[in-house]
Amino acid sequence: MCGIVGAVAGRNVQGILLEGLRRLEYRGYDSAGMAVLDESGSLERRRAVGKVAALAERLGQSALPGSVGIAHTRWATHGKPSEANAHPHQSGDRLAVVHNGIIENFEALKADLQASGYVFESETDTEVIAHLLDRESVAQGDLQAAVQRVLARLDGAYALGVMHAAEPDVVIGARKGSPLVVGVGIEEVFLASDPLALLQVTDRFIYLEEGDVVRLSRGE
Ligand code: HGA
Repeated sequence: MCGIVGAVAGRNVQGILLEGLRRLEYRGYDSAGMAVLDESGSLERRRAVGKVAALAERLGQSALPGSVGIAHTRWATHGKPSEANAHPHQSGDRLAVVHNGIIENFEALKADLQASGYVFESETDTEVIAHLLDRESVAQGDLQAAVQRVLARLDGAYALGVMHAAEPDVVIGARKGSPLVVGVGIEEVFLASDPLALLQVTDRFIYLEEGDVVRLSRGE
C-alpha cells in the first residue's frame, strides 16, 4: 500500500509534503515523487527510486518551491520500481496525478488513448488517468468536471490527487476503494492517505467516503 499527500497553501509546501511522505513510510513503498506548481504557474516534478530520503536528496540538489503540490510513495503493481514508473504521472507539462490502487481496465483505455496519439512514458496503469484527464480537460476546461467524467470510465480501486496548471490554486481528490482524508488548516487545506501524514499541520480532518470527489482550493 502506498501513500498520497497533497497541499494547497499560502506558503511553500515542499517541506510539508516531504514530511507527510516520511510519516507514510510505515505503509511500505519502492519509490517516491513530488510535483508542485511554482509561483510562475509552471509544473515541476522530482522522483526517486528507493527511500523518501533519496527524494529528499534530489530536492536538496534541486528544490521545488511552490504553494500547491502533490506527493506519493509507490508500491508497484504495474511496472517495475523505476523513476519513470514513479508517481506523479503527467500528461504534457501542465497536469499531474498521484494514484493509490489498481485500474483494472487500463489496457483498453491505453489502447484507446494511443489511438488518439498519446505516447506513454511509463508501464503503469496510472498513466491512463493522466492522459484521460488531459483529453477531457482540454476538451472542456474544468478540472473537477473532467475528473468526474474520467472516474466514470475507471474500473478498479483508487485514491487520487490531481492538479493542473490551468487551475493553479486547486487540487482535486477522489476516493473509491482506497482511503483518503482532507486536513483543514487556517486558509490552507491538505490531502492524505492517512491523517498521520498531516498531524504536523492540522488536527481537523474530513474523512472522504466511497465515491467522494473533493475540490481543495486555497482556504476552501
Ligand atoms: N497501480 C499503481 C499504484 C500502485 C499502488 O497503489 N501501490 O500500492 C502503480 O503501479 O504505479
